[in-house]
Amino acid sequence: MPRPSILALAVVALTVAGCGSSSNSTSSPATTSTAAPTANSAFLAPLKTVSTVASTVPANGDVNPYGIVTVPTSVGKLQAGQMLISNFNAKESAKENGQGTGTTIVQISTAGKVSSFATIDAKTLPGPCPGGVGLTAALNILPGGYVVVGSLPTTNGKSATAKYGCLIVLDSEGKAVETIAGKNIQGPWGSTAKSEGSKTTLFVSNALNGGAAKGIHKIDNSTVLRIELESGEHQTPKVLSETVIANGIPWVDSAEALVLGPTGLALASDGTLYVASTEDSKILAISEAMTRTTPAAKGGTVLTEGGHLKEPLGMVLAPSGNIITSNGGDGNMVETTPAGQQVAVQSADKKTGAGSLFGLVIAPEGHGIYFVDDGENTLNLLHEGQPVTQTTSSTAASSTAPSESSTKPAASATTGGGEALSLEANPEGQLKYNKTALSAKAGKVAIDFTDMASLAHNMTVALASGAVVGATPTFQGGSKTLTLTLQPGTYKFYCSVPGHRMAGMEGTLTVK
Ligand SMILES: [Cu+2]
Repeated sequence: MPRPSILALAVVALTVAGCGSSSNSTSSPATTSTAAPTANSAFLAPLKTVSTVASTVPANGDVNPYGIVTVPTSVGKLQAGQMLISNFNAKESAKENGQGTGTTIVQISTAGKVSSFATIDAKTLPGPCPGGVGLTAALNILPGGYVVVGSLPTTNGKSATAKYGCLIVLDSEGKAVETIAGKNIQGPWGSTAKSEGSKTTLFVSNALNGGAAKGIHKIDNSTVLRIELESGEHQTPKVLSETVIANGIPWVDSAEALVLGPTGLALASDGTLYVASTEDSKILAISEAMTRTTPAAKGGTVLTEGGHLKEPLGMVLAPSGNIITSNGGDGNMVETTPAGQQVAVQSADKKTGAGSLFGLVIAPEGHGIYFVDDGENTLNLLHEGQPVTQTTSSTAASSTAPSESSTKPAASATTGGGEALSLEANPEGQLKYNKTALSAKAGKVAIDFTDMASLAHNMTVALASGAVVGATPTFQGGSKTLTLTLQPGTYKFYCSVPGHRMAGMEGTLTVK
């Protein structure tokens, strides 16, 4: 769901307004007017700050991060406590026609360290997957470290070419080992899983049932599927049974999001499965989801609809059991009680044309929510307190004695008669500079770095050995000048914000 024109800073400012006390904020029949909960009872209420953790863009340039899941146990390439993130679109240049063509899963630590987990080649899939590979928000990890990711592929980013896809099973090294496809898998879009011992119950929302090329007409035939699986160390997941537990959920073609249908799922402790129904802004509840043998009509009962819900996509349960959903429609997160009362709303994406939230998970410490922003292509943390700047920028001592100043370029350009260079971060938010090569004469060099993008960046200069010679602070909005005294040689410049260099923010500085 890429939205263009990113004009404002990605950060913060929020409301909590007592939407819990508003009796018309939900039309759920389950809602009764008991005492309105205080704002403090809402998990979202104190989470007023957004910090960007890392870019989610891997080396091949895939964008539109959709799925996110926390790694429970270290095995193979999987690192416990880190997060896996699946990308739905191929690279930035294909933004208009890349939906349903993303092939990568990245792994990111809470400190913002990014690594590649998997790049899936449709040509070498180990089983059927009608249409190929376009990774969705359906992303879970099974016992034994097997990763299950949904594929809803297209050939050109348009829903008319969308095919049913499959679930792709990867081992803990990120290698595809099997696919799960067939009549019950029709555009797997979201999922949630519960594992006990070697057994997993996996719930999957299908977004495309009954055909992919139906124009703009709303189609009320999406399903939720329950799949029982067995897996373990060196035991590839085996499907034991598949049961459709809900049907009649609406879906519709969307130029922006490819499809609006049932998306995020979450399983309550009482066995109720909640479904984020994006097309009609509802949260549905399927009772006895672990055991039922017949499908709930119309996706079950309506827990809540409308109000603060605007195209809910991702879903996760707060520690209290309240349901947190991320709105594709306006960039807000909404908290709903199991009784159907919307008790809190927080803005997590305030940009112009906001509305690019997708997957979300509760932070390991339980004090925040990690979420992907598929407009910015970043992993973010919604949390309490002050913004956290994830930066490893260093002013390591060096014989070249770098110094830095924050003066205006005009003031520094001629300082000491040295050479003045300039560099800019891409103002549209792409992770690149406006130049990949700079050259200067040996001696005093002043480099003016401008960042008018919506993300904070820096410019770091390092020797070929990797030793950092100097760096600007990480900042957003304006310019800063880095003044260095440089010997002849070849240096690298890059942005040290985690993930940015890997995504392309780097170049070469030649000093003669
Ligand atoms: Cu950067």
